Amino acid sequence: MKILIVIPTYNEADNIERLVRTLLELEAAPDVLVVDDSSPDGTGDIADALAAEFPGRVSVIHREAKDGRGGAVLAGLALGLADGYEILFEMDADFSHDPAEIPAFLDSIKRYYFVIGSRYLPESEIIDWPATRTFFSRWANRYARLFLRIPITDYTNGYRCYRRDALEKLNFEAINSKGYIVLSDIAWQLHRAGLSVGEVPTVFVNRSRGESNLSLREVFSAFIGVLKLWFRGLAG
Ligand SMILES: Nc1nc2c(ncn2[C@@H]2O[C@H](COP(=O)(O)OP(=O)(O)O)[C@@H](O)[C@H]2O)c(=O)[nH]1
Ligand SMILES: [Mg+2]
Repeated sequence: MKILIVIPTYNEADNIERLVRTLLELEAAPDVLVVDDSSPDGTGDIADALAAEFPGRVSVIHREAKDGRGGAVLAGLALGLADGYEILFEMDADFSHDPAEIPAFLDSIKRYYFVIGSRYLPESEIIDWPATRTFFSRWANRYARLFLRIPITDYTNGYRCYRRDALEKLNFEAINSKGYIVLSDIAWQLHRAGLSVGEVPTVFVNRSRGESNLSLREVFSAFIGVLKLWFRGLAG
């Protein structure tokens, strides 16, 4: 089974090398695709060096300017489909998403078209997030669920696993690729296509190195974005 892990990066020089090496050593032997938006801290060069060290297993997409996590992941998933991968993951570069949970996703994806790492299941945990962010995320998820009605507890965690035949159903062009709404858009499209979704509990650890890229503007546009998706659904 050909497995690809797509990692969007912006200023992850402290993290990317250790993460990629950890992933390559997993028993499932996934390949890795880093999508870097010309990080000023040289993340792209580190990724290139890894690609040279592990030809065929590590590759890199360089985008010219910082253009958001969502679009970076979509570009990575599209390339992964073109390259024939059967199972495709997305995960953050900052170790918020624990590589040790990959086997749990791989077990679950046998039964579902796509699987979401959820921070809001009873066994889940969020470590070191400021109380305000936990509060906001929890309510943003309840709000999304109220409108979108997908049977999941976490719409906004970017630790996910997709079967190839699920992503083939996705209309990439329909997605407004700015901001965190991309995650909800993908889940919403796949759910509306009738594809089953599973969740695995995840322990989310706030980044210990570097800074969060989440801006207030992105939070706000995600808020509006849920309503837009909802209207798209009403329109047919
Ligand atoms: N390629 C790309 N990656 C990004 C961008 N913004 C964030 N990321 C990556 O997306 C992941 C999540 O971003 P992060 O800043 O940790 O957001 P947070 O965890 O929600 O605070 C990390 O791997 C970032 O490096 C972007 O504009 N372009
Ligand atoms: Mg993070």
